[in-house]
Amino acid sequence: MGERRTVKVSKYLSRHLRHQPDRIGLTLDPAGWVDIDTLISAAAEHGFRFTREELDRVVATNDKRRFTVDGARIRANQGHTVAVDLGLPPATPPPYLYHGTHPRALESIRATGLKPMDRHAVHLSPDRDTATRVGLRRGRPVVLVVDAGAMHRDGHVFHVSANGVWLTAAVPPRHLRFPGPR
Ligand code: HQG
Repeated sequence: MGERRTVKVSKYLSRHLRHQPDRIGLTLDPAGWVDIDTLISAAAEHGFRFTREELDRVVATNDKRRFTVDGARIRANQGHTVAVDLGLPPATPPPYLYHGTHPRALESIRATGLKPMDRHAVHLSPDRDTATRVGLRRGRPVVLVVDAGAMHRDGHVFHVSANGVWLTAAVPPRHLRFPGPR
């Protein structure tokens, strides 16, 4: 299975397991799981064919470990825009987490802090490099430092997804450090 095919199947899975299951007539369960055979049939009926072996390979080799297979079912580990409750327990974050964004968002983020926007949690990275890659998706990356330790002490709840992405409802401006002018 070539790299291009892997990326294509991965993007297809992300789209339908995170954002638009209804586009191919799928319903996720409340925790975001769907039966793999049902998914493969629904995709085929809507013009995109892939095999169980291809799915397993995408899950196993995915650069961000975006999906979990559990017996006959699969779900996305994070990143949903449809309502799901992943059922993750609250977790104690490390002292600092990082958020990669882009210059155009900064003014708004300074004013209101980080918001989940279309997803249902703010996504934070455990290290600067990962945050830089997240920011690079939208052009020049800007990495914000999140004082997660202080947030945790203030009662903000954190969860960590199966692939190591930290999730929280919002980050107020006072818990953010912005890069200095250059
Ligand atoms: C920004 C990808 C204005 C935020 C990534 C971001 C990640 C604000 C954008 C995961 C704002 C939302 C999530 C505010 C936040 N005003 N802009 N108050 N608060 N923003 O894609 O964190 O490859 O929903 O900075 O790697 O970029 O899909 O979130 O730029 O892990 O698996 O609003 O998605 O993973 O964008 O990315 P997103 P994100 P996958």
